[in-house]
Amino acid sequence: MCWKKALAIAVIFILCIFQAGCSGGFHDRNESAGQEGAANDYIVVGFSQLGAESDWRNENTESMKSSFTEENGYTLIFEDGQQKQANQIRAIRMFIQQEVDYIVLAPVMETGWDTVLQEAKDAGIPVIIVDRKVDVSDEGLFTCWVGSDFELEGKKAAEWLNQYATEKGIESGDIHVVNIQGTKGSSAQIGRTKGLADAARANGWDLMAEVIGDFTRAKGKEVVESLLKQYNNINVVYCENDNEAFGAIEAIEEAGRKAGSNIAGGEIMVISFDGVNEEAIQYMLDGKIICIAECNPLHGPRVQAIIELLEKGGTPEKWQYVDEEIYSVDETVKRLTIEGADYEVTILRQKDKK
Ligand code: GZL
Repeated sequence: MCWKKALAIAVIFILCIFQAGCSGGFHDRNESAGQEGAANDYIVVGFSQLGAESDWRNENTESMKSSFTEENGYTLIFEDGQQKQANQIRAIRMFIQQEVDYIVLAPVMETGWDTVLQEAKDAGIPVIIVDRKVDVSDEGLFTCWVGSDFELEGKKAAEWLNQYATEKGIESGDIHVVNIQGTKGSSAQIGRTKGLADAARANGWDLMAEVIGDFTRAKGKEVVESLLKQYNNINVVYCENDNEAFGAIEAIEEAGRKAGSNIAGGEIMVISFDGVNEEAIQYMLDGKIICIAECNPLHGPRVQAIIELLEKGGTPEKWQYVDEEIYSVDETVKRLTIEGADYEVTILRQKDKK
């Protein structure tokens, strides 16, 4: 009789150990992210960055890395998706396996995230989206989003062009613009493309082509080289980021044309987005980029504040837009009005060189 009792006690003891080992959901920071046993109360953040395609992206990565430091109380696990969604999904699954405390995702495109974000939700790990948006069936799959209003950026750039043309007496039908688009399906591409397309339709501009430049200098140069061979009347090149603009200007100059503001004199106006570093500012000071709609990459401090609020049991705003300006060296357009809101144009001068 006593052997049966002993066996029952042994079975119960083994089941208890098994249950503790498989708890899964319990989040013990000492065990998470491979920190077995180490006395470690760092908040573990898994950051899936989409790539390193542009100066903006590098500034965004730097902002996140300088916020989530050990001296600030964090362990950051950084994964570069190399512009491929499959890599980002793999990274998120790795973060789930490592039982990180938070996942931050900078999504390469808007669609295709429902399944993996559901897996993170099922694992009890909050997900914060930064920069571009995700298009999911249930917005409860992420805690909140920090980024830019890309369509407003596009509207600002297009309205700047509209006011410039009006002031200079350039007929709408004489604006022959090509759009060098960002990564297809990214929020930045969708918003900036819509901003221009809507303005072209409303103002009667000749929007001749929309071609993917993938936010890179090399692709920007390649597609503008091709467009300049195809059309001889392009006078505005709308680049959806600065790196594309740098490539476009190379192509313009190698074709024997000039990037500038004198459309009537045969120059080609280059309009761009981001404005994150001195190279972009210098292109404006040199008169080669006429206008840049700023895109703010500094999301690190905001995401850190969101996590600190969550740690205290708070609820962050779901949609958090960063503030952005519009820059030019040309003083023709000083203020924009878009849907009733006024935006000052920041006029740069040589002293503004960073
Ligand atoms: C915008 C961001 C874009 C930048 C590009 O928030 O997603 O991606 O404008 C970057 O420079 O590559």
